[in-house]
Amino acid sequence: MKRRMLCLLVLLCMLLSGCAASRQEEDKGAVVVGFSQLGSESSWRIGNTASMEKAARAHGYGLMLDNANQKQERQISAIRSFIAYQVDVIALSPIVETGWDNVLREAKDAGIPVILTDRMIDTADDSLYTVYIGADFLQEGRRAGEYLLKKADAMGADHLNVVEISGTIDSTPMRERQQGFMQVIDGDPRFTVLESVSGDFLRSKGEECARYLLEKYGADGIDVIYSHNDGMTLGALDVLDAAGIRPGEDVVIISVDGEQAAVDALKAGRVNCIVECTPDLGDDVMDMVEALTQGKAVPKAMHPEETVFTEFDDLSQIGPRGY
Ligand code: GYE
Repeated sequence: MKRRMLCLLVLLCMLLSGCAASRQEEDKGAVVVGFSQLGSESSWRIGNTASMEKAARAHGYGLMLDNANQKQERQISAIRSFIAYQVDVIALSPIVETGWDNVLREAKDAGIPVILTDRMIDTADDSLYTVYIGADFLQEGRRAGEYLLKKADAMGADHLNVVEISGTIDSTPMRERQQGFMQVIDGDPRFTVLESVSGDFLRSKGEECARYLLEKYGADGIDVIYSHNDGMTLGALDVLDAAGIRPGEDVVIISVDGEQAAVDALKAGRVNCIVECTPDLGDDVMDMVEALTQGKAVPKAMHPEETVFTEFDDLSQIGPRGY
């Protein structure tokens, strides 16, 4: 009965608020997950949304999905709607790390467990979320740095100028991919990081950043581009092509994610290294929902297994990426 009332309420609220939330498998007392997705800025993100939808279907869970279009305020109001709908579990991919305490306290007071997925938050109160399921971004940054050390050795280079095109400021992948990378190359006199500019994980902004960097430092002034995602990398490749610079040869290209188009560019020698970051988090998240609804004890953090693809590897081993 409570469920039926809830379903009616959900529909009513969705109609009234014009909210993009959708409810699948609205039925026989199924578990309902409210998922606040941060946007659709990249192929990674689109693959991640698809993974969540597929896993929810496979588990027979109702999924209320809200895409916040890159706006934190919209994520906050989506969470408030989920609380009003009395969903069983909230999954949140937070666009940035700060500013979540109030709304997550409201979820906690309502007794709804929160799974942070993909990105982390910065809070002094760990009880505001139940578990984090997402990549180890520090490790990703370190992998990028380790590749660069190996590359510099192979080139016999005594000095390389590096520029960084970073992701969204104050997001976990941006902060930790930078930090991990710097941990590895810092103190090695062969490297100078000239500048870091944010391309917000968007292909179009990656292009803008590359144009700006190229104008500022010139074709000969940049030896390495470290870009925090494939979308921005692909944008930068267009700019290098147009300037007659051969990516992968004249400039070393290091990227993160592993979407199909970037892997193709790696195989074509136009990208030198891709640190893998998988968007396929859906199964882990929905398994966690199951554990939580069954009252099982769960860990505080879970990282998927990831790897790194470089020009030094046998690239024929990389299967279709699916996104
Ligand atoms: O690398 C990027 C996306 O948070 C891991 O966000 C995610 C990042 C991913 O836009 O492509």
